[in-house]
Amino acid sequence: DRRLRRRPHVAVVAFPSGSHTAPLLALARALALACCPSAAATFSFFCTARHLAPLRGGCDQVVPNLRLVAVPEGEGEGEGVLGDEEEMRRIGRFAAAAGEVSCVVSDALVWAAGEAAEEIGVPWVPLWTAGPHSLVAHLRRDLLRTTFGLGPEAMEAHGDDALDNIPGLSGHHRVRDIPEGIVSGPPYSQIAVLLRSMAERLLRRPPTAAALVLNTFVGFDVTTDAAFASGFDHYLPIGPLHLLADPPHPLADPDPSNCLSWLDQHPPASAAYVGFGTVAMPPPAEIAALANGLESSRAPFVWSLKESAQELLPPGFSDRVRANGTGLVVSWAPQKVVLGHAAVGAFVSHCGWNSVLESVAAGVPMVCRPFFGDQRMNARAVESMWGIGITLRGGVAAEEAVAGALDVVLRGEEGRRMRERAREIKAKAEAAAGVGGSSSENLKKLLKIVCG
Ligand code: U2F
Repeated sequence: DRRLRRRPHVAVVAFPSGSHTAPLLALARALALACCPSAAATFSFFCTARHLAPLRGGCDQVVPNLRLVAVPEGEGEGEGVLGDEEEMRRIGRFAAAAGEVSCVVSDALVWAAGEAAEEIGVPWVPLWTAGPHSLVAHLRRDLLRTTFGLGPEAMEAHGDDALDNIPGLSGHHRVRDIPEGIVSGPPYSQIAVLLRSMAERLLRRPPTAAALVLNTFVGFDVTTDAAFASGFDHYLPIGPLHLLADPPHPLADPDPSNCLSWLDQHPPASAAYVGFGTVAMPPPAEIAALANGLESSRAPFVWSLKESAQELLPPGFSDRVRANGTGLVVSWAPQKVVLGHAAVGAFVSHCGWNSVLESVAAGVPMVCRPFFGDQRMNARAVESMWGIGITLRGGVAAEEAVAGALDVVLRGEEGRRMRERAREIKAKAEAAAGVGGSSSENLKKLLKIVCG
């Protein structure tokens, strides 16, 4: 057994896409720090060069037993194609071959890292970075298909059916919330195929994963907790990961556009923060409608909107709102810190899982405009299960829907209750990630598994 021979060397393998890398790096840092200063184990974080660049900056200095390793760009046809299976295999094998690896930790999407770990006879530990409900849906794909069918007809007939008969899910979710590629949407898209392969590997018996790690915390949803705990030998929720990673990454939160000092001028819980993550992009008409909705709501706002999309704003919008002090449009905001600013009282969000956790950790209610993947299930949980937000009426950003939702969340009685509930959940998240909390204890269990 390789693990008996030397000091443990853990290969941590990232999925090369936007915000997938940050939670995995936070996990690698937390694990490496937990073995520091004795450096009982070393950690190598593998990521394609392109996606590694934004993560560099002091990481190696702050955590001496963690090194960042660039995976060379491939030459195959799948190189650069998000989720190409051969590309995933190449990345997995590259990491597993990198010098006396004793354990492989990977983004669950890089399921091929599990295959590579099996080939060299070491344990594999996957981290699922998206919402827990969508993972249940991927694992129950066959049951969902046999129950509801596949394609537009299935959606037509069952879109509004509740998922309370699906183990691990509840009546808060409906068939139409399920990620594409399971009941609706193209079942053979690159990402749908990747998710199916991942689910098949996770469901194999005897298990191929030594543990299943999620960026969530015990009790956030007891139904998914129970499903994962009964389906896996070691279900380890260790989130919110951004609360665990300590000390903070030195370059994590630059504020080039001075969002924080702009927010300083506004009263507590009066402003909206608007951001749709790193992948989703609202259609042009919605960007304009959102701009008009923000203006007519008269709520102060900070809007993180990619430079290329800022051209789609109504003419003169950015300059006008900046000049009259009602709004700030920026191409990047230090989101976690912005959400933690006392002036922010609502988060208009696509409900990417990191955004949901960051909003929860800041105790800020959400206005949800989900787009794809896990986002619809996350939004339903925010609105229906946790009662800490509302989905835009009609599902898309129309002027009145935006202004109406902000009015509810920032000024209404229901908004006050949402804020109260959000603060209760914030306290639970902090307790979980704090000393002696369930996520911290699960991190210790994980450390034992990965270091042997
Ligand atoms: C994919 O999610 P996204 O990257 O689109 O969205 P999030 O999970 O919400 O993560 C965005 C991160 O980028 C940060 C923000 C989050 O940590 O704080 N950020 C910022 O700091 N400043 C900005 O101006 C803009 C963003 C996918 F689309 C989702 O469906 C998944 O749930 C998610 C996780 O797997 O990955």
